[in-house]
Amino acid sequence: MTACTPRILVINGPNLNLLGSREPDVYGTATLDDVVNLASDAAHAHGCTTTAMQSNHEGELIDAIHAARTSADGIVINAGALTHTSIAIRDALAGVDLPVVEVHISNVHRREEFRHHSFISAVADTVIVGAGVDGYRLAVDHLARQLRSAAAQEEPATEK
Ligand code: CA2
Repeated sequence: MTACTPRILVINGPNLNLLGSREPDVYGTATLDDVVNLASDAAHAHGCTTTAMQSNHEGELIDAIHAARTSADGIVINAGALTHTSIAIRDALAGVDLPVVEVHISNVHRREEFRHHSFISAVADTVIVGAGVDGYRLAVDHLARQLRSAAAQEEPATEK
């Protein structure tokens, strides 16, 4: 057994609190609560935990990323439209030295040109786009496997 449980912070940015209420053709019908629950279930399947936060404010997202330095072992982030504009969020993620998985519900590359560039992708370890809200499950599953395997390698060898 590992000494402690890997902790995953799931961050959602602007307007993602509206999931399930509008634009079902683009974002599906699942709500943000559904996303939080599916991420939590995926983490628990690996013996990991999740904490979820959503904010419509860039500074609050940055504060949450900074706080993750001491409260989380990895980050799953859908920064919403700030993905395409925020160097500040990119710098925050680069500064915390945690594994990062970037998620987008829609296939941003099949949409308007302004959604094609992400400031986050260059500092993310993994990027998942266009899998719908299932992308969060894939992201947590991937990150949890990585964190569990890193924790196992750090464990001292057991006596036989
Ligand atoms: O596909 C994604 O996950 C996005 O990050 C979602 C952002 C968008 O700006 C990015 O380009 C791609 C927008 C989130 C808005 O979500 C809504 C959900 C339902 C109704 C209205 C907005």
